[in-house]
Amino acid sequence: MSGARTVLDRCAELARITADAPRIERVYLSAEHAAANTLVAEWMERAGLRTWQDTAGNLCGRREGRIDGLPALMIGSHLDTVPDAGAYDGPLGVLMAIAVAERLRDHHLPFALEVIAFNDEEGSRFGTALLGSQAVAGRWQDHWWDQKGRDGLTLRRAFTDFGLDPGRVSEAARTPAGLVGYLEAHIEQGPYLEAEDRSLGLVTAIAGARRFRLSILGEAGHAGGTPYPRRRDALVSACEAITMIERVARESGENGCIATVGQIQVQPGAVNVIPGQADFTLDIRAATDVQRDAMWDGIRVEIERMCSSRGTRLEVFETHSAPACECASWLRDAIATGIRRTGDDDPRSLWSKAGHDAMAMGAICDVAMLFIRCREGVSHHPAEDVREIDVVRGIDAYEQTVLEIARLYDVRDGAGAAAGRTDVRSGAVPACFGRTR
Ligand code: HGY
Ligand code: MN
Ligand code: MN
Repeated sequence: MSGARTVLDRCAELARITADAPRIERVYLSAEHAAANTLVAEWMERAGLRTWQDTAGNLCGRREGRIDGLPALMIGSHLDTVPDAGAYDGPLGVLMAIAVAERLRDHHLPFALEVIAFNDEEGSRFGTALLGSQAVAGRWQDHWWDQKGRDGLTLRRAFTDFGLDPGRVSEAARTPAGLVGYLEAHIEQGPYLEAEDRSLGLVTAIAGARRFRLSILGEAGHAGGTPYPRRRDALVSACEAITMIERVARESGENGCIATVGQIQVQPGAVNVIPGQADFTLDIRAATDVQRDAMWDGIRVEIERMCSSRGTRLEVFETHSAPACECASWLRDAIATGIRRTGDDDPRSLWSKAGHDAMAMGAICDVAMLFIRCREGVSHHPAEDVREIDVVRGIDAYEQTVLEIARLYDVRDGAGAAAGRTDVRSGAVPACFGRTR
């Protein structure tokens, strides 16, 4: 029986697939992406799943239900990482899903069970995030193809170099009729479960996020010969803006907005030259899109006011936008039942300040998430860690959640069949089904 120890050992094995050892880094359409897909496909097949790589580079596994071609309950997470990542953000959810598939391999479920390992949840390489899950949700945007990574390759070029055909990316899209719903297990990436000494949590909603590249344009000049009144220092303008951003987000409170500047570049970047340009990223998120957008509007106006007082100006490029996502109550109830069956009779609900593939999947099916405590809430850092007992309880809760959904389905099908309905058995097998790897 594949249990927690196997899941943790496999997380460690996956962590050794990296572009930057000993740091962990696996980005979309890289050799590490391909190697991770190959390794995880073996684990999926050992769990009794038939595997394929879809036309967006996601790794998929499927086992049919009582009859072939039933709609699928999809469970999974992502295999890509941020730079210098931890070993659990993404892989833990994929490997727990495989463990559940293995445990249920002899169950004749009233739906197909699919495990998916998305890629490019993080958006680390090209800027736009959730590329793999947005392809599955049928939301791929053509203007993404020209985005470039740090190596100067466009998404289109990297896609073809990986062996994928840009013209076929739409074939990764799934139909709502083919899906029962999507479940994702993920580390909490926050301190709340740890603070209450809880193993598991139930996600109510996922914060909507927007990402920008902001350019502040001033004028390069001589570090010695340029008097202050004549300076249009882009870096000082950016520093003022960045500290304002942190202040307004911090002041918005516990359930307000979260805004983070993760990258900054300065041009021309010489020790004795006043910076003429400062480019920095902004990641802004909130429980509701209204809160998030209002915060962004206020920040933009304030930066423009600051710039005008220094003779600099702001240019804005939006690189990513994902709406906040409510988790479906019937799936949340099933997860709550699963958590209760592990002995926690008062499951903790919380909203996710981290983004997840479930946000993209929410466009085409009902979604819900199970959180697993992570040590001191640390994530997006090599110190990211989980306890084995929490993974044991997480797999148990996950398995019980799938069985609860199957019970609900049988009750509904029973009622449906009794009422003479036949559509409950419909549902297309995905167009990309069949080994394309
Ligand atoms: O950025 C996030 O919230 C997620 O980890 N991709
Ligand atoms: Mn992440
Ligand atoms: Mn993640």
